[in-house]
Amino acid sequence: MTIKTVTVDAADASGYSRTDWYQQRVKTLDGVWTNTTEWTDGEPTLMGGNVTFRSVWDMPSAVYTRFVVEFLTDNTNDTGDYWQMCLDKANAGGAVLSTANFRIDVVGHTTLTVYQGGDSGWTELSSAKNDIEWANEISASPDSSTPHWILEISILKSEGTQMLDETWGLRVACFDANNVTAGVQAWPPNSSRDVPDQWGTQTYQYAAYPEVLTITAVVLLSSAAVAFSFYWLRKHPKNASHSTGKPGEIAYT
Ligand SMILES: [Ca+2]
Ligand SMILES: [Ca+2]
Repeated sequence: MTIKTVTVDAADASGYSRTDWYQQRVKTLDGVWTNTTEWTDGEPTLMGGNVTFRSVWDMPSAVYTRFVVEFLTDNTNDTGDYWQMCLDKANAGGAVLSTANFRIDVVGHTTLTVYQGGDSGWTELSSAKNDIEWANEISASPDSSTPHWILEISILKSEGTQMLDETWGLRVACFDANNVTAGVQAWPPNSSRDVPDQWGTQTYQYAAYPEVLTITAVVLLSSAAVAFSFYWLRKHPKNASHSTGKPGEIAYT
C-alpha cells in the first residue's frame, strides 16, 4: 500500500492569492504608464482603497516578473515614504523568517535595498540588487487622473539569488510618511513583513490575462453590431421599432 503524502502550503493560510499572467504589452520601466495600455495585460489587485498593483511575467531570454504599484493617494515626496515587497521563494510560509524569504525596500523614492531572511531577522543581500530594475515617479494614470506615486519594478528570476520559484509567497506594502495616521498599506491586509504565513500566494499562468481577450472580443462584437445595424436599417428603413435584435441590447458579458 502506498501512502500519498500531501505537502500543506502554509502560506495559503492567509487566504489571499493572485495570478501572474504572461506579458502581452511592452514594458518601459520609467515609473509611469508610458502609454494607456502598458499595464492592461496585468490583473489589478487592490490594497485597501487607495493602492493598486498589477504584475506580469515575461521570458525574453531569462524569466522576469514585473510590477506596477500605484499609491493613488500619495503625491508628496517624503524621505520616509517607502515601497516594500516581501518574497517567499517557494511559498513555504512559516511563522518566522527563513533564508527562503527576501525583502525589497525602496525608501524615499531613491534607495533600493534587498534583504534576506533568517534566524536573526533581515540581513542585507547587496548582490541581489543586480536582479532588479525599477523607477518611480508622480504621474496621472488610467487608474486615476490625479497625479500619484507609481512604481515600476522588474525582478529577474536569476539562478544566482533565486528569489522566486514558479509559485511564491508575496506581500506588497507601501507607506506615505505625509499621512502617518493611515499607516502601512499592505496586501494581504494587516499582514506583517516578518510572518510569511500572512503573505499571499502568487501563481503564474502561461496565458494572457483574460481581460485582454475580453476587450478584444468586445471590439470585434461591436464591429459586428455596427455591421448588423447597417444591415438591419437597410432591410427595415421604416418602422424598425422591434425591441429585440437591436445592437444596443446585446449584452457583452
Ligand atoms: Ca512605464
Ligand atoms: Ca508621500
